Amino acid sequence: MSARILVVDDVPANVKLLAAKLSREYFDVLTADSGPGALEIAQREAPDIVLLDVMMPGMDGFEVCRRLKADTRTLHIPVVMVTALSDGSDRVAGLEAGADDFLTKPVNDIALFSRVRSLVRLKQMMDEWRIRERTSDELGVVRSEDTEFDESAENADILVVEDSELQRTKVTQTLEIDRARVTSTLTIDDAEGLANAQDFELIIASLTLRNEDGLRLVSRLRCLDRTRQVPILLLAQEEEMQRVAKGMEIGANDYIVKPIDRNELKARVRTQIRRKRYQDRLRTNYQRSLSMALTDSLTGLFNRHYLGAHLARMIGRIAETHKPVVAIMLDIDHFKDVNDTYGHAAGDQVLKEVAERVSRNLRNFDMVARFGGEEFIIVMPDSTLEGAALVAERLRLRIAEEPFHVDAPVDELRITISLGVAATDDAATTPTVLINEADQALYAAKRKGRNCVVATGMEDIPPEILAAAASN
Ligand code: GH3
Ligand code: MG
Ligand code: MG
Repeated sequence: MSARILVVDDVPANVKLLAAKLSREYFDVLTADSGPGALEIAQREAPDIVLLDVMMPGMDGFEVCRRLKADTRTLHIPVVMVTALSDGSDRVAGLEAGADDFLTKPVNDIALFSRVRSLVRLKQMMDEWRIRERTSDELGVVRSEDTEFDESAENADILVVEDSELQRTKVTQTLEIDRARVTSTLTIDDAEGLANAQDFELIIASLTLRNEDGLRLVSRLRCLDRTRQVPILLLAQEEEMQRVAKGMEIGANDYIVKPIDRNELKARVRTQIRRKRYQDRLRTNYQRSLSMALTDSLTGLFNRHYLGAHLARMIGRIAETHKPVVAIMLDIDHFKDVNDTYGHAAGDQVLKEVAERVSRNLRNFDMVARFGGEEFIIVMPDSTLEGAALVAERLRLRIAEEPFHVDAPVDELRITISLGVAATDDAATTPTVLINEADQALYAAKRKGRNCVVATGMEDIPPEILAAAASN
């Protein structure tokens, strides 16, 4: 995992030392010796991480951090404060100023690499989400300008795994400041069971359990679907740094060294909760925008855009399956009259109801899309022309036999549809050709008098198919 890291310190020896350590681990290193210099390089070079000295003449590290986080070009770059002060309040001030993490001088190698790697991973993931969000923006879907810092860190659901009562109490009391709902447990098995049954926003796990290895919990949580994305904060002893590094490598997000500083714990928990909530929101927005881009908002069916891609994939598969793919195109008869007589809103209700009845009468792997105004297309893989004609006839009956209910003064609104069926067993057929054939069959059905099915390559729908459709 390579990344570009900007090291900022006013003392040349400090810059050299950190740069050498990072280069040895194959990180790409940029350097700056002042706050303004750091800001300029950060804007120009867009590094993946900034390691920022706190004490600098002129503009100090806190100020640089604040400016980086206030600029939309650099807002997303993680900042690690490097402080000589062992004063806890200073470190916490850094986190509250928007820093993503901090390290104390002299910088411990294991701490340096595990923090840097974890932030690089985070940055890569966030970059990916932001690219996707930009895509949904281009698709014309709402996009929020909020950042991680706009998320609340309160009322979080947190699981604490710690068998020392003293530590557990201390952690729980600290979490109560932000009104967290805390569940605590003593063993890895219980923790795994709980985390797999309920959504937690953070799991705090001790590495110093008496009879168990906390790292095992980390690896198990990273294998379960439900907990894969839940942040994990490790509680460790100073002399366990090797195991901490291992834990970060296998997926823990952060750690804190005992004796636990309450302010530090509070700040680290807040960061993890905010990040989690922000990522969840990006994910939800993305899924919503995806579904908006691929589906029709009135009926909830797939749209024409998705239909094209899906049909191409289905036809492509004929080379392996050697089974025909069928397209059924259907169109509501005299639909314009429905609008003209009962209004557009009633027309919309009819469209929805048609979509529902059609969907309900298909197999799971058949796909139905709204092709245009009152035209729908059904794609059936692994089917035959006869089988599809039967389905089409059944759909015709399901629409025609039951009246529709709309919010208009009408007792019985009867609706009918006409359907055209076309099939191909040639993997070289294009979606457009198949759709055109179905469209021509549909046109023939309209000419024939509507409320009927026409299939390409069939003179008339055979009576046994009509009988079979009517009997189920
Ligand atoms: P035919 O039997 O030949 O298909 O006649 P038709 O009246 O159904 O066909 P035509 O193409 O003349 O009219 C289709 C109508 O569908 C016209 C249009 O206003 C209406 N329409 C298209 N999209 C929507 C929609 O989203 N909602 C409503 N309410 N009406 C729509
Ligand atoms: Mg019509
Ligand atoms: Mg039409």
